[in-house]
Amino acid sequence: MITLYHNDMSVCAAKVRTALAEKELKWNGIHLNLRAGDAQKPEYIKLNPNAVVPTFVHDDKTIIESTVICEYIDDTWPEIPLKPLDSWGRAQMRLWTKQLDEGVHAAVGALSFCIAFRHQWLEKSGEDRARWLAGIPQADRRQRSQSILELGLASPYFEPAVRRYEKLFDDFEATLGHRPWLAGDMFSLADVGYAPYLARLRHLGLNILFDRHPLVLGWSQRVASRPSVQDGINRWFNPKYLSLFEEKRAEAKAAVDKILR
Ligand SMILES: N[C@@H](CCC(=O)N[C@@H](CS)C(=O)NCC(=O)O)C(=O)O
Repeated sequence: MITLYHNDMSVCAAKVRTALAEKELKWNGIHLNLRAGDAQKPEYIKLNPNAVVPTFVHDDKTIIESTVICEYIDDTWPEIPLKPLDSWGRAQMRLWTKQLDEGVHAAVGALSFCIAFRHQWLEKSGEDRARWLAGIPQADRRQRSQSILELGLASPYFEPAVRRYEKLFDDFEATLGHRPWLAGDMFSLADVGYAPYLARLRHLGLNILFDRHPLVLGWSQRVASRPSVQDGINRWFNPKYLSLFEEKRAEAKAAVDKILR
């Protein structure tokens, strides 16, 4: 029995849903509304002390951290493998997934908040915002969220996040010059891991990155054409978020292009 605490637009949750879809596993979902502070409720914090989604529950075992959850899924249901069979390939895969946890995810959080999500919070009361900020357990994440709420695209977190993706796309391009998937000849948890980020960057108007990296563009199309990506990512897109991205994209695109030009 699998239960996933998740959110429709969360990139980390989308990563886990994609891994589950690749494995053709059935699961029960409990959807959290992050803008209502569901991830900060005391009952949820008992499962996930970081106050974030996803949280994966398999029978009596609770697992947090999307990268760890994806590895757990692959280890527990190995029939359709998502890890390269050789140790060199697995090392390559983990070098990619490690980067997500060491800055790439935080950078998409900064971009998403500067460009779009900030506006959802600004529509709420000052009290709601203060309660949400106070409920963020990690001091660095709290500080970043506060700066972005106040300053938006002028926040000092914006430009470094754009530059982190520029570097990432350069690294992708170099790797994809000699293999079809990030970790080698097979689609792996590395490709699963980045799939929701590719979609998010498009939503946020960072198209210039794809335009400048033709091999990444081809890979992103191969990733997007997998049924698991449709099932784990695209079919969850929330129309309210899509219209917010649409509304903010031109301004974001201009700010990004200015940094990268
Ligand atoms: N390292 C964590 C990061 C999880 C994370 O940051 N989740 C975000 C959504 S993608 C979240 O729940 N944010 C809570 C909020 O916005 O209040 C993981 O990979 O599971």
